[in-house]
Amino acid sequence: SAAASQPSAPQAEDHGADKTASALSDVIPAPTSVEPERGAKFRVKWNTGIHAPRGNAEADRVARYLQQQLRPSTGYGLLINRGSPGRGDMVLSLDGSEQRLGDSGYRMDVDKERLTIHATTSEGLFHGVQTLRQLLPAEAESGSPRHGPWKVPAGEIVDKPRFEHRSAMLDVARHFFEVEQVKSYIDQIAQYKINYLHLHLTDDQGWRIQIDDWPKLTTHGGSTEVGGGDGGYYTKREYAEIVDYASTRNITIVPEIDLPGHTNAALSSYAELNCDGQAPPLYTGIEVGFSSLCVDKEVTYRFVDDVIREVAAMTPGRYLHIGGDEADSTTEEGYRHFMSRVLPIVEKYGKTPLGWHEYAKAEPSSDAMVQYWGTSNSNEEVSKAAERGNEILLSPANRSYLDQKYNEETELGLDWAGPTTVRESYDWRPGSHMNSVPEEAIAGVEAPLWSETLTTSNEIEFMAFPRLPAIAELGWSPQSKHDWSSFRERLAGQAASWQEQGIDFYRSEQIPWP
Ligand code: TNX
Repeated sequence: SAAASQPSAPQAEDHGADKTASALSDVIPAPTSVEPERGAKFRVKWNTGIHAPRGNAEADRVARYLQQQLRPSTGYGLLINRGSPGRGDMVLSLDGSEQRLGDSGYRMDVDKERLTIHATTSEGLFHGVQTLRQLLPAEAESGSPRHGPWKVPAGEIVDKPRFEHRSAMLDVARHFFEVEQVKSYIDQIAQYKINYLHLHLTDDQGWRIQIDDWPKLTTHGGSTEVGGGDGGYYTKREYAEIVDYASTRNITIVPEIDLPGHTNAALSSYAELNCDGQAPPLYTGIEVGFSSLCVDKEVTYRFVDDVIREVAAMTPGRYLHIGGDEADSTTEEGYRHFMSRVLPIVEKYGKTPLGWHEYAKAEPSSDAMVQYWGTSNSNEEVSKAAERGNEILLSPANRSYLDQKYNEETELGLDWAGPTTVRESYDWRPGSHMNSVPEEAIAGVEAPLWSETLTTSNEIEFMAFPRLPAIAELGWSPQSKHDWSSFRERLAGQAASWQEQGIDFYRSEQIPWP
């Protein structure tokens, strides 16, 4: 927005009514502690600057991000200053002494003179900026010039996450979504302090990531999708673009190559991967459990080695997800054998394995993470994995699956684990959800969005909002802040912001929308 790069003269802002009905605690996820102060608010004005610490590229990036967020709506320049903070500035402050904030927390201090976000890392600063966005009037989220005043309630917020792993998942295999659509979802989830995006890159209906050694995976295996549409795939460049974009939003990409089931697209691309040497046709339906790599053939492990090597090389994040779910066409013994060969490959290429909970029966080493997707509160393999030291990522299908219908009337989505209301997605306790899995074993939560029935960004948004913010709050906020009646009010407060952002959300009757 070059037009906004110079400070503009004071505008009608001085006459506008105070639209900041929002209180300091109207934030999702609920902050750890909020101390509102009566009296004068901070106000972003035409000459407000953003102060960033000198010589820190990461903090500078957060400053530029804040500037880009607020320029279009305010029309202000919001110039970045690296000298000493001026009166009326928004200050990003890196202070190693604020140890209680950890690596991801922040402290926000707001009074009439100044708004300061303190953190020990740029990640904490970024989270503080997300809180700031929610405290400003919703019009601040607009992509075009709006009238202020741009006020922030005074007081102090001290905030840090309960769990390290707060994830969303997007299934780009059942229906393919373009790079721009993934970026837009990244922007939407980042505002709720989600820090991982798991991309379900391969399934029966499509292979969506370029692998140089096996080019037909994408040219053939990526050429369709559920319903028979054109499908698509990401080139390595495009994947890198997603990874980079996510990192500027403090989000780490977790790629999933689903093995050994959910592999019809690969089996259809290379006949030699099939036990009978016959390539099946491409598949555009929505059944699961019918495909399997041939666990007894050596070529299978050359294939998996190549794929994991290439995917690991293009992924800076720690985790590589190898699926492992619903392998109904692989024998029990074959499954264990397959996993015992594949797990060391992931580690050989420097990644930490992540897999759906079925893979726990192959006893992955203790640093591997196990993702629970069941609907029951007890699972023996998962408790045993926790005992062996594996961290557990919770995505219980009846609570956190964003693809489940809201009620019987919802047109989009599936209902095998639902329907799931907003309240049901919020009212559960990750720390004690699984019998005999202690809270210390829980890495965090994930909200997966499977795309059998979803083809557009509007449809993604409709299923994710407002349940994604519910899961995000469970991942971030302390148990002591878990409160449905407060959450539903705060959720209602987000509607205006979603409208400004063009997010097509579901108007659940459980929420007192304005
Ligand atoms: C189960 S959950 C699946 C997916 C489907 C989803 C639909 C899991 C690990 N596997 O293959 O898309 O249900 O809700």
